[in-house]
Amino acid sequence: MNERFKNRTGEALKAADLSHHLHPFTDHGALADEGGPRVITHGEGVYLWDTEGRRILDGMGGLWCVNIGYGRKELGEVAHRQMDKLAFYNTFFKTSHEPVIELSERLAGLTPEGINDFFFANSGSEANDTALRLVRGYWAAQGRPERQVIISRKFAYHGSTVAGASLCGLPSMHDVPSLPIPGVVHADGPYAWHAGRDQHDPVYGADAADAVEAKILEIGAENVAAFIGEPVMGAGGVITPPPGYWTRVQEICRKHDILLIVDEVICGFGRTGKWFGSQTYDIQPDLMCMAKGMSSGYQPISAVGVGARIADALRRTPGVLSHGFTYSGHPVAAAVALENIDIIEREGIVDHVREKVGPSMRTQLGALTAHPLVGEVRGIGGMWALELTADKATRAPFDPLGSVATKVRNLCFERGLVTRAVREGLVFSPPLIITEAQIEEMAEILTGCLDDVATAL
Ligand code: PXG
Repeated sequence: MNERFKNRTGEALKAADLSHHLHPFTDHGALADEGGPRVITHGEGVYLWDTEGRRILDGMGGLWCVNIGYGRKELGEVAHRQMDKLAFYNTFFKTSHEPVIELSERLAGLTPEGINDFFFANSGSEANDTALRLVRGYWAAQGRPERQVIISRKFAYHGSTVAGASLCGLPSMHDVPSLPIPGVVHADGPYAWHAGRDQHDPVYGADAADAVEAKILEIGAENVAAFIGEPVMGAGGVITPPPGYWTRVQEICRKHDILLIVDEVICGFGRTGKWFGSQTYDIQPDLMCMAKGMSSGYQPISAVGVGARIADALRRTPGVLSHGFTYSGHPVAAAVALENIDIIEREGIVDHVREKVGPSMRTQLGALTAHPLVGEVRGIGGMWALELTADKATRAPFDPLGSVATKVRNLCFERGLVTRAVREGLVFSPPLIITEAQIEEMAEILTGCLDDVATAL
C-alpha cells in the first residue's frame, strides 16, 4: 500500500481524471460518457486490481511489457539503492556511470552476434527516432547522402513521435497533416489473413518478401537507407511472418546494400521464446531497437543496439554525434533493467515461454479456431491474436469494422480479462511468467465472452 495515494475513493479519482488528464490513444468524449477510466490500483503476478476491488487477469502485460509480472520487490529495492547512491547523472559530455556501463556490457552478451554497442533512450519511439537518424547519418558520412528513404511496412507500429508515427503503417497514425515525414514509405506487410493467403505457406513467405523488393525498385535502391520491421508485428495485430519471409527479406537487403533495422520493442526480452525475435527468426540486424521488456515496464528505458558496420563508422567519423536525451542511460532505469534481466535469466523465463507459454497458448487459443466467430488464430511464444470474421470462407470483417472485437474486448474486461481489440482481432501478450493454469483461465473467460457475443449477434 502506497500511503501517498490512499485517501481517495474510486469515484473521486475518476472525476479528477476526467477533469485534468488527457490520455494517449483515447476518445475523450466516449471516456466521459462511460463515466471515466477504470482506475488500476495494484498488481501482483499476472493480476491487476481496480478501485472497485475487482481482480483482472492482465492478458496484455501492461502494454506488451510487464514480462516478469507485477509486484517484484527486488526492482523497487534496486531503484531505491540507486536513487540513494546516484539518482541521476547524464552520459553526454565524456561522463558515464556504473549502471549504464554494466547494462551495455550485459546487452552485448544477450543480443545477436555483431550487436555490441548500445545507445540509450526512454521509449520505443525514441529508439526508432535514433535509428532513423543513425542510418541517415551513416550514409551521409559515407558520401551517399541521397540514401535517405526508410522502407517500413503497412500494419507496422513503430511509435508515436513524429518519426515513429511516420514509420507506422497504420493510417490512423498519419491523420494529422505532414505525416508521414518525407523519406518514409510503406511496403505491403506479410499479413496472410488480410491478403487471402495461408500464414503457413512458404510461397506466401517469398511473395510477401518480394513486396519489399518491389518497393526498393520503385524508389531506386540508390535512394534507400534502410528497411525497418518488427520480427512479429505487434500492435498491428500480432502478424507473424510466413515461413522464409525473414530469410528472403535479408537476402534482398544485402543484395541492394540496404541497412536492416529490427524493431524488437515488443519481441525483445523473451516474448517470442528466445531473448530476441531476431534469434527466433535468424535475423542479423544492423540496428536493433528495444524497450518495454527491457525493464518489464518498471522504469522507462530503451536502447538501440548498433552493429559493427555503423558503430565502427561512428567511431571513425570525426566530430560530435549531436543526438541524445537528458535521460539517455538513466542510472535508476539502467539499474532496474539489469535486475529485470537477472530475474529473466535466474527464473529461466525465456525457456518457460518457449516450452510452456507458447505451446499452451497455441493449444488453448488454437482450439477457438472452431468457434463460429473466429477465422484464424496465430502467434508465437507469449504473443497471440484471434482474427474474428463474419464469414470464414470470404474472411469478411464485421460491419462496422471492429465492432464485434470491441464488444468481446469490453465483455472480457468486465469479466476480469484484459485483451486489446485490433481491427477485427483480439490480441494477447500476458506477462511471460503466466502459468498453464492461468492461460486456461484466460481461455475460459475469452470463450465465454465469444459465446455470449455470438449469441447476441
Ligand atoms: N515499436 C514497437 C514495435 C512498439 O510496439 C513502439 C515501438 C513505441 O514504443 P513507445 O515506448 O514509444 O510507446 C511500440 C509501442 C497498442 C500499443 O495499442 C502498442 C505500443 C504502444 C502503444 C499502444 O498495442 N507499442
